[in-house]
Amino acid sequence: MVYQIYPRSFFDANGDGIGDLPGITAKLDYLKALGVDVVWLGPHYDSPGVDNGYDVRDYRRVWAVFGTMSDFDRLLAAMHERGMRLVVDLVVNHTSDQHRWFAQSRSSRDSPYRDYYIWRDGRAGGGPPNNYPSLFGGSAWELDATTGQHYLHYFAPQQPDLNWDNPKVRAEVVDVMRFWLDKGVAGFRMDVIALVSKQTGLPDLTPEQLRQPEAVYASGPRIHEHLRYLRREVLAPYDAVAIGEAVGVRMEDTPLFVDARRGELSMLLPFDIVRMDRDGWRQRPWTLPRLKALYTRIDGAPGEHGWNASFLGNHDSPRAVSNFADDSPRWRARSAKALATLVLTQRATPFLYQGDELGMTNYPFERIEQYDDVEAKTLWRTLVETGRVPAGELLAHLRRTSRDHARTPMQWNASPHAGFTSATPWLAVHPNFLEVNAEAQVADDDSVFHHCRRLIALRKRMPVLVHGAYRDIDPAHPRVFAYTRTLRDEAVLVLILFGSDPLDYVLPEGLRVQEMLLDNGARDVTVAAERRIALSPWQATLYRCGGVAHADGALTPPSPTAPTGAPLR
Ligand code: ISL
Ligand code: CA
Repeated sequence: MVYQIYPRSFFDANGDGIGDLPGITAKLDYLKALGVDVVWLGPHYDSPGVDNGYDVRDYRRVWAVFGTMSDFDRLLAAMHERGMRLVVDLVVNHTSDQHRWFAQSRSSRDSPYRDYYIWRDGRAGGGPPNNYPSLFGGSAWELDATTGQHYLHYFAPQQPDLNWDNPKVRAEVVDVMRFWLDKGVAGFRMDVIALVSKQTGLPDLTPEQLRQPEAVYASGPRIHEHLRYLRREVLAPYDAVAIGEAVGVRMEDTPLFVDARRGELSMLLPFDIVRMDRDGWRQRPWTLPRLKALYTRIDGAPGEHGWNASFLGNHDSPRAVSNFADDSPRWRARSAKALATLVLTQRATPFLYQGDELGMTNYPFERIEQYDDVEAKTLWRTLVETGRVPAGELLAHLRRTSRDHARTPMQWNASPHAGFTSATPWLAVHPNFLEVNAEAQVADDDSVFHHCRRLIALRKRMPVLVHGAYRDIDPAHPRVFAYTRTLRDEAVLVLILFGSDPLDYVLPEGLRVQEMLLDNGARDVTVAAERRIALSPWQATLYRCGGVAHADGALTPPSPTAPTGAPLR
């Protein structure tokens, strides 16, 4: 079970308003109590902070705002003492424009570092070398006055893309990985890793491709060669985990990245679900049958020799409960538990983003000045200030889609600034911290926190929840998500009701529930011998099922005399 920490927003130990490494060390017992095995730490490297650390200035230094290398070593040792492992973020598609490699590279066309980045002449008659858009808005090219050439940046202009065709660049990356593995980290979450191989000749995108540029960016000709090189040189010798951020990867290409026989990545973080309700910065409607169809496809995507990751939130997405459930005070906790149930009962390594174990919600942003994110600011500059999109329209969508929703400080307790800091926090604390905070939830056995804790513990006890075959037993139902996990003679049924209207659900022929394993406190769940189950709002329940499970997820119905168990609370 992996817990993602966005260090800037986790806990501020030294009172400067910014989360830091000693702050994480101070909270490890909280994570241990939740049942966390692995922490994925967002970028902790020295950075000018244009993209909150996704612009690295020095891969071998700790960002001073987060502490020192000794703080890092102490954090790692404290994690190991508790039997937890640390995965660090590896941001090597690009560096900061303040990295010394880039300073050298831009200094002259003859610099030995020139070829560390991607430089091209502009088009005859002016303009950038091709029509690539930056994924943050505007062109992906920046004209650099010193040498009169343009450099490529898939993200902000302050994040120039490295040239992975240059073997020296690849060797530098391997060195950086060894540096952190030698310290004892367990592996890496690899930022936009599919984007590192660039298209041969960098031809213009077609109008069709321009609608989804990341799909082209993620299908460079040498991507698999590069990943195998990393596996061979460094991941395999250290037995390190490699979690690839799959932005841009087509689902059908998943096995190319994660099939163990190919020797590339351990798993990909699939983005199809967290992007289903949006088109770039625009919010768009989604339906439960579409969500369910995605889960089925994702479950099958890695193939027999691959493995998956499961998540509904991260630092680039709005809050899961606001996005996929109901963040109104009435249903927030219950529906957040329902989402946690979904994430933690997949045949995949589950990832929880900090605060999702509390059901933290989107922030009520009103004005552009309240945002911090370079993406929001770039959109404002390239869309609103150029008159292409009315201000009100962008703001209405950002209120649903902005990355800053996930970046407001962790809500630890009911004291000022939610106990995150004694100073002014770098980004506003959500006003609901008096009700939604860790201290209150740890003290309340019925909280989202304890539901997550119980789910994690149950998952560890029941191999069927980890390895069992996944089957959606009612893909078309508009409001019920019903699926089984089956392994040898064990079968678990997961029932989740989306929405706040109760519903009588009739189980498909042949399925019989025997014992309630866990539910989200929706109400008193009785195990019906008959096939009808009365679902209450946002109910999410795990049942042990009767019948014989088959390898493909199918169930043979129980014999009529099979006993039905009593409900378990
Ligand atoms: O968040 C996005 C759009 O809102 C994505 O396009 C996002 O930029 C993409 O998922 C890549 O994300 C990763 O690399 C970025 C960084 O800003 C993100 O925080 C990181 O997760 C550039 O390093
Ligand atoms: Ca601090």
